[in-house]
Amino acid sequence: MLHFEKASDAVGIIATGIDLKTITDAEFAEIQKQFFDHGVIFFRDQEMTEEDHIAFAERWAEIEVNRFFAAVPTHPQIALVLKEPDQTKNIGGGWHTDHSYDQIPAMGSILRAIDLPQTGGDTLFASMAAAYEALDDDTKAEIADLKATHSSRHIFGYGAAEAGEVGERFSNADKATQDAIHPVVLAHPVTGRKAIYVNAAFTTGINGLSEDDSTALLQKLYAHCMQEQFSYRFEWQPGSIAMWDNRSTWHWALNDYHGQRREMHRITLKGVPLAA
Ligand SMILES: O=C(O)CCC(=O)C(=O)O
Ligand SMILES: [Fe+2]
Repeated sequence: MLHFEKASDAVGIIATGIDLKTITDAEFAEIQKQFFDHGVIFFRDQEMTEEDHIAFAERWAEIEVNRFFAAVPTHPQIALVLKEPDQTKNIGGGWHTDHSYDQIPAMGSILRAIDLPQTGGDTLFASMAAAYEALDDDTKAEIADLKATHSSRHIFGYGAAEAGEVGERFSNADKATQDAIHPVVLAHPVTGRKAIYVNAAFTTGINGLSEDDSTALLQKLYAHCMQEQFSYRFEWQPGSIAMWDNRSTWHWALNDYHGQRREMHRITLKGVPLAA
């Protein structure tokens, strides 16, 4: 029987008693509701092929192919999130939300464990809705109408240090050109719940503030959002799947398994324009 249990107070829901290959429409509706209410949904013991992964993703939305990640050779819709034993840099190794550099950021991603290290390689998730709600009223008022600029240039563009270290796992540097402007506090497109929508990886500044003021405010928000009470640490097992909502969460792939191999498959889903 489909059952849900909170992963932590602030973020994440664990679904059990379900095989994602055979879910009914009623079960899918329940999964959707839990996902949007909790920001991340976790599944265990899923025996899936690449086709099953794609079919589950397509129940949610159209697939958005990430233009910078190498794809699984046989399945161009699936991004490869890989670290080989001789590589030192991993993908997603710092707090971020995916695709905030796009005009219409991807709504979320479905990450499937393929090959896990013996130890380490957990992923942290944090609720930006819980973080917003815990702000003091003055800060809420200060950021209410602000907008921020997000970019892919410094991560995926030509000469980006990150892209250099990741090597051929990233490509298409010539497509890291457009920046995007989004509200600092967004109203979630499905739930209406407010969330902080800036992140240290892709946000380059707060519009209308001096560089110093922008940096100071962003640092203050990041320090607040990084507090442990807003986050949950997910330990992967063979068959695990995590699906997160980019509009209400951050995530961080821990890079603590040097010398071991970790391979994940990610499908990203198309989103909608964001508003305050
Ligand atoms: O490998 C992970 O756990 C997550 C990596 C990441 O940031 C992503 O796939 O978007
Ligand atoms: Fe990511």
